[in-house]
Amino acid sequence: MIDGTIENALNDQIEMEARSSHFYLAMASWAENQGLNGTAEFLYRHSDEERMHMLKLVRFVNERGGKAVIPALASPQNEFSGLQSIFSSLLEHETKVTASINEVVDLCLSRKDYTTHNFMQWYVAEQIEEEALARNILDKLSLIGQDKGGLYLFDRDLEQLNPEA
Ligand code: OFO
Repeated sequence: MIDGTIENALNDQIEMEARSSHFYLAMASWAENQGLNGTAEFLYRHSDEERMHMLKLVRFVNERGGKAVIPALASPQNEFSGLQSIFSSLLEHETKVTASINEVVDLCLSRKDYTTHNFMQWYVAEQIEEEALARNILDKLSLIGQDKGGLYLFDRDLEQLNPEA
């Protein structure tokens, strides 16, 4: 049976992953409306990945005898000033997600819940990838600057980029 404090922390994490999915969906939709189809594809996939992260937690909490709580979600930011703003917000959001995952890991150690600790290691590794990917994209964007040809190629390349890679 899962410890109540850990169960609450995992439910908070479920909400965070759901918010990530929602946020990236809003970004994807914005990009699609701007004709940035490659970026939109990448962000739609990213949103799906976040839903999968949420689902993995839901099932784990239930399997361990806890009760997963499906959260209500507020409408996320829907307007963006450009790609730089999208990916800076994404990186900022992922940094918060990493901090929250680290807190869950910390709690698992203090409550001696090694099963959940082990489960959370997948998220720890995933956050390293996600932050690195967002930084990489931002580096590319600052190299491109206002160059239209560069932005065209950036958008095209993003269509092939896997957020899970
Ligand atoms: Fe779930 O990794 Fe991003 O938030």
